[in-house]
Amino acid sequence: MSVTLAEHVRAVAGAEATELDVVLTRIAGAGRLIARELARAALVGQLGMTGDTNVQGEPVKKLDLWSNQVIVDALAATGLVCTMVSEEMAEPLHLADRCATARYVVCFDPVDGSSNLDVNGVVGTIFGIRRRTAGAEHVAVDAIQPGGAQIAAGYIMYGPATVLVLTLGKDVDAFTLGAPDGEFLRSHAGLRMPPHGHTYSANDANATHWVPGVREFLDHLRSGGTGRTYTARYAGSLVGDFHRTLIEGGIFLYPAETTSAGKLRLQYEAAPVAFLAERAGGRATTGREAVTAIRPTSYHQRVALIVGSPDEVTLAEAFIAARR
Ligand code: AHM
Ligand code: MG
Repeated sequence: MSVTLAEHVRAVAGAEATELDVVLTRIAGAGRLIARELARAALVGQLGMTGDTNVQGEPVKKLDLWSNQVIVDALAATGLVCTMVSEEMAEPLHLADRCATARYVVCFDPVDGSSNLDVNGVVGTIFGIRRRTAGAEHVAVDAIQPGGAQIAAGYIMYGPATVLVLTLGKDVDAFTLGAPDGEFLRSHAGLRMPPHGHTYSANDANATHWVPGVREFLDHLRSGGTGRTYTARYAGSLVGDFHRTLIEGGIFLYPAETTSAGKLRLQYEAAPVAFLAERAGGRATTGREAVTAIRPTSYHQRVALIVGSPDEVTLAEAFIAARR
């Protein structure tokens, strides 16, 4: 018998199983709606831009905004979420009327890999759940808790199959949507990232801007320096690229550049992925420090992300350290 997402959460989430079941069931429901909308977007005028830009100055696509609202509504309906941080919202959304009883803070990227939307490429939804704190200033404090404070993290990958990958802090499991209106059923239990792999994943067009050491590291992989052969894969969607890395091993890099910290956002892109990687036996670093150890200073902070199998990530760190 297949295990549903709800059955899984109730079995492994411990003391907070009831509450996390409610939150995760709603996130999964939002994912089901987003998957359906993605599938018919070209037919219902949902491709293309809204004409606005988000807080990071990036053009907003219609599906970014639509999906953001779907997730906001889903989380609000739980009655258990006090604060939300999203790529598509300049400030954290605080649900003051639920504040007294709600216990969670959810950071999310409604549509990760938006550049793939208009070309029917893989995209995802990324989320991380933390407990709220107390005190008058709790919203500002809650929204910048480090990745290591997550009690659950995951993503939904909208590919040939819709797959929800989840950790509740211990193991990493994947659930596949059985039918468009059906259940997420556990399809991969206790995922472990291989100690090394045969794939690297980076946007090579940025190579001249990368901090020293990254190009040398990739040259080392390409030239057989590890004794293994490598191939390149880059989907342009963190969810898609990380999912392959999780299953098959290897490394994904969106490194720091000489003039910037990198592109990906810490709270709702890098931190959930890093938390998942660590729980699956992998590693995630900026090149200098563990991603889950970073104490954010702003809601939309960008960060370098080097994530994947422990052998490759450790080697990448060594190359970067040697050129510091
Ligand atoms: P987005 O949330 O605006 O889509 O940006 C995040 C995405 C990641 O999914 C992906 O790894 C990266 O940006 C791709 O960036 P680039 O096009 O610069 O390679
Ligand atoms: Mg995004």
